[in-house]
Amino acid sequence: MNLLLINPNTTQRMTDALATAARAAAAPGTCITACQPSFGPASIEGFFDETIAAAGVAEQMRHAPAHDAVLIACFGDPGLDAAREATRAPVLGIAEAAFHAASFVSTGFSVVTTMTRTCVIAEHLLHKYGFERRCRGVHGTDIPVLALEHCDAQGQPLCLPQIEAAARAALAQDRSGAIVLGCAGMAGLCAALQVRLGVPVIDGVSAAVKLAEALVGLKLTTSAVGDYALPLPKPYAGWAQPLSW
Ligand code: 5HY
Repeated sequence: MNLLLINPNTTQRMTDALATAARAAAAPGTCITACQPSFGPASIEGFFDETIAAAGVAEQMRHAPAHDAVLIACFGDPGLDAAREATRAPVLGIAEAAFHAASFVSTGFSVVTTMTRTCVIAEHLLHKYGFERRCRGVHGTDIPVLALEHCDAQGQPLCLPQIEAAARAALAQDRSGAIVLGCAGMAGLCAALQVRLGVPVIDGVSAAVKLAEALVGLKLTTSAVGDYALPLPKPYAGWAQPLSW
């Protein structure tokens, strides 16, 4: 199957790292194509960033190459509903995928994310998807998204101890049984954190890859009836004109 991974921010290094994380989780025969918008924020750390990033997802969907499923690799799931209108292939946001996976392996989970100001975005998604009863807390570390990739001389991510400490505090404070990593850029930390914490740690990129494979395997597609029907044909003005239907 062909899985199109969209990194909604415009940092090529991050797009490449997300493609690597997705390929590490993918089954043989799953081909990952990664892309990012031609415009927008270098990282997404607030509502304004997210709004522009959502338009970037719409841009990438409007001219998407052939695909069997789509993965939106940003923890705000920007443009998820718009993407589901634009294709019949299953579309997975990494936040929604991670919430589902965490709910299969714990009675309650905690989210550990980057900037504290983005916690509200995760909280909005928990309510949108109906996971507010399963998530026991959302916690920021105030580590900027693009700082997650910084490593020491041995190649160890500099942010790992701080994220581990935040996860430990969350597990104790929330009495939760699993940790959801609240940023696509944390994908590479998942295995090390799971060993150190001794609880399930869910990376949304890997969860979305496996759930996409499952949906395609079940021959399920996004419903063309009602809410996710194709956008109605109409002209778009200005820079959006090429995106019109
Ligand atoms: C993400 N921002 O996954 C989100 C994380 C966040 O550029 N990729 C980003 O902090 O909301």
